[in-house]
Amino acid sequence: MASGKRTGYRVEENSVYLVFEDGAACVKVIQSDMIQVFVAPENGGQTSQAVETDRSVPTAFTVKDEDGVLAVCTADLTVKVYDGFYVDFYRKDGVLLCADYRGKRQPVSVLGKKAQELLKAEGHDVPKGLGQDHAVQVLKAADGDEKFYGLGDKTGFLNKDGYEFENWNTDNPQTQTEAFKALYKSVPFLITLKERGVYGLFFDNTYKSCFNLRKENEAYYFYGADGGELNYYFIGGENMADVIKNYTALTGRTPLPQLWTLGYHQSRWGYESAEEIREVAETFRRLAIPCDTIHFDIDYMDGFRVFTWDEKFYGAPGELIGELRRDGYKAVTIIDPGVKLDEGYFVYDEGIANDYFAKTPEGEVYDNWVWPGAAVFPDFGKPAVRRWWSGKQEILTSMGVAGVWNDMNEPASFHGELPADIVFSDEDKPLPHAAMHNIYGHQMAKATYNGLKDATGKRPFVITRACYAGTQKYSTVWTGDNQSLWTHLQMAVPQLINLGLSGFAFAGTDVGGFGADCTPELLCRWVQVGAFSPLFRNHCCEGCIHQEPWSFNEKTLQINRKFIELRYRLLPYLYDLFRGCEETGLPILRPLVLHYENDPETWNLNSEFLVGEYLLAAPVLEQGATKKMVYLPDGVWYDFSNAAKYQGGRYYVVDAPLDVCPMFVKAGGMIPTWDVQQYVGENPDPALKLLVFPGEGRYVHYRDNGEDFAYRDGAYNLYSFVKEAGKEVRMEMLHEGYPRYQKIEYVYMGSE
Ligand code: MIG
Repeated sequence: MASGKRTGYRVEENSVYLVFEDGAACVKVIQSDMIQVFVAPENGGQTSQAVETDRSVPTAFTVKDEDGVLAVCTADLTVKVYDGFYVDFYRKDGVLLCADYRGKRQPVSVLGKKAQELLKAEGHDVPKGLGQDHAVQVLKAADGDEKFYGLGDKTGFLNKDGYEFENWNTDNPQTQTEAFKALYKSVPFLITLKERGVYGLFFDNTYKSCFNLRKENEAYYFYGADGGELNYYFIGGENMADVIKNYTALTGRTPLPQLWTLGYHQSRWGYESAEEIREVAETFRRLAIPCDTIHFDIDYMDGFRVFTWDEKFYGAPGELIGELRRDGYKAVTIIDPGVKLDEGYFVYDEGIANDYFAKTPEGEVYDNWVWPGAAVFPDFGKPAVRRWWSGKQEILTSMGVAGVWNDMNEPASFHGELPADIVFSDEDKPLPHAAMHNIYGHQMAKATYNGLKDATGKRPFVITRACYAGTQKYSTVWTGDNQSLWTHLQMAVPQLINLGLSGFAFAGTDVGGFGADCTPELLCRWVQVGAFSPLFRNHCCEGCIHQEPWSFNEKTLQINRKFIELRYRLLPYLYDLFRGCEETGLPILRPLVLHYENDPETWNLNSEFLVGEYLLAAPVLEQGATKKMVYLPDGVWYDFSNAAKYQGGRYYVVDAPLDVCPMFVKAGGMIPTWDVQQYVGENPDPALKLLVFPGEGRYVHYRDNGEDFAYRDGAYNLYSFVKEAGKEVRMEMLHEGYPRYQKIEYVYMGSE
């Protein structure tokens, strides 16, 4: 870290290099409302996985050195750097948005020696490091009214104020609660909302790190990392949406997916044979429950060897998948990083021959234990290893596999965590596990994405458990091993919306819950959240009670069908949102605070959300409840099903029996729908039915072939629909590069 008096500075393009008595640092203008602050490392530092290319744009700025304070001033921000390398950010109107805390850390509660002994004697964990400084640490002064959002995937509530979290990709099988510090993903991005304004901070450091959000002391919040360099971005903007646009401009946006990936996915660990999978597939069609995708968990492999197929239980490679395909199904297969230590097994042999696996500091190939037993770990940090792994995807795609599910890539291991000094690579430079751990899943997902793209030319579908900031460019995510618990259904909403605020627009939870046994009622309520989740997959652990839609009783089946059908009707709306996301980075599932940040009622809303800007859903998340308290923000809202009118800016208690999820549409909203299909493409040319709600509005609808990259060369249509009060909708083509709809129908909702 840089410290002491500032002794000099120099400006070079967008960068202001600073020299302190002790160390050097840099303030770099990325654009007028985004500033990077970093300690300039002598060796050039670690390659950023989140920010892959220099995103800075030529920007006008001035530099003033007055009374020992260096002020860097753009059209939107002023950054003031003080002696001691304290940095403050001011908005153009002079408001101090974000200031370094000048004092030392002062934990309000510390653990005395005696208490520590007592805790140990009783067999409790003694909290480590209370008040202990980190190798890299930034303290920011708190105004006292901060709300914190983002942070990727953490447990707990929408607003993270008062909590502490760790960024260290972790597979912890215990029941998740809000006391959990880390899950599978590390996205060190934080949005702060307070009276004075909103801003984001992104700490691009892959070592184990933490966020302490006014838990240690209400006067400050801090970020700390155990290694690496200080490197963070201050992300400004007019509002929260702008902050997200800027953050995703920096780290990348979720690309437009294939349309079928937005359908319903069925999965279960423990489908033991081709027969069992066939039966699942047939049951969906027989019961007319739409389904697009069947996931193959580890059972399909030969002895858990990745890129193999168990012919004994799953038949000839490609046969089952071919059959499924003819019935409209897409197959997604799981691939873990651990390669079975097994001479004669081609993946192991190739990796050994080419020096592709991580090693001990002594230079031996390192092994640990995962599903196949003793296993070795591809060093995905090396470009050659990623290319090799990309090439392997073709083994799957040539069998007809349509997408790949990456699991266990924290990396997880059964015989204790990989030691910190195991040697991986940062491109071609050796770096220890301590530095590479949090980007292991990212590198694996990236290799998988590139392989699928090369092999198929289609938009790759990858789903990963572990990731880092920026992985959204390559992969969708699911939140890992939740359980069939009401508290986990409740947690699913803040989890998915915070992932969305952190760039991960394409995310889902295991619908029905992974561990523990689901109940009919829980499944009915979870499918009501799933229907709006960007990734809609029912998945379950081996040994748990079955939770496919028909597993319980007729009523549960009907409710599942109702919401899966709703999902299929809403496909064009969801697809439009994905298209928007590629352009703006704004998520599909949104907390109300994203569009109504000045309304205090939205700051802590954990149990309702917006789907895009127009649709609001308020699912019941409590066992036994048949009423829901819904907050409707400012404006006029209409019930989605009967267009009953509600004045916003207040709470309502609405009926929500087991088969109802309260849904509302904002005045002027138009929602494009298609009739239900059993799978995407069953009807290649569905009619567009535009649900038109009262009020004035404009809506732009996007349509393309839903599969490949032709849209990037203009092969798409853009329909603009304009509605003035009391008038019929007017349609206009904004872009035409794809066959038009045969039929467009306007369904006027309500009495206007
Ligand atoms: O240690 O492949 O989160 O979705 O079913 C368990 C078996 C390994 C963990 C994943 C879960 C998957 C399971 N896997």
